[in-house]
Amino acid sequence: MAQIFIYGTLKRGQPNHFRMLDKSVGAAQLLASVVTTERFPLVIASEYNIPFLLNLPGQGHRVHGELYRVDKPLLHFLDDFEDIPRMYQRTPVTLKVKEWLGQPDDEEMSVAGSIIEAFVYSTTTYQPDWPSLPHHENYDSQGDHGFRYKRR
Ligand code: PCA
Repeated sequence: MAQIFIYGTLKRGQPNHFRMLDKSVGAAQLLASVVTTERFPLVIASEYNIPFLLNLPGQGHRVHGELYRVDKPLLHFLDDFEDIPRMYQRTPVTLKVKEWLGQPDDEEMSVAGSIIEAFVYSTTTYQPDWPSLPHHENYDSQGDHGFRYKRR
């Protein structure tokens, strides 16, 4: 089992969320809505309008998303789907819980404001102009930015 922070197209209501729900691949459990304790640039880039959390702590916004517990098969599937290590890398991140939506591993954690460690699909392999793209704090593929996600 692993805990993973989801901020992009895998979130509920976003175009790849169905991949989190495919029971033939593995199991995911939504634990909490969360926000990163540090700021990161979350940009929408590439010809496919893909969201990328750039591994540049201290720039951008504290990024909002969802915390999941996933089993090994689903984690490996997601690593493949996110094209690790080429497109993203899976790195540790520290999160603050906004609201618990599932059962935490440790009962004592089950209060808002808990600080949690998880993995995140971030990247250091980006184009030089990406850090200066607009920074988002809560990704929505249908947002006002107009950069609709394109399936490859
Ligand atoms: N999928 C992963 C990283 C960005 C993306 O679109 C996620 O939703 O967190």
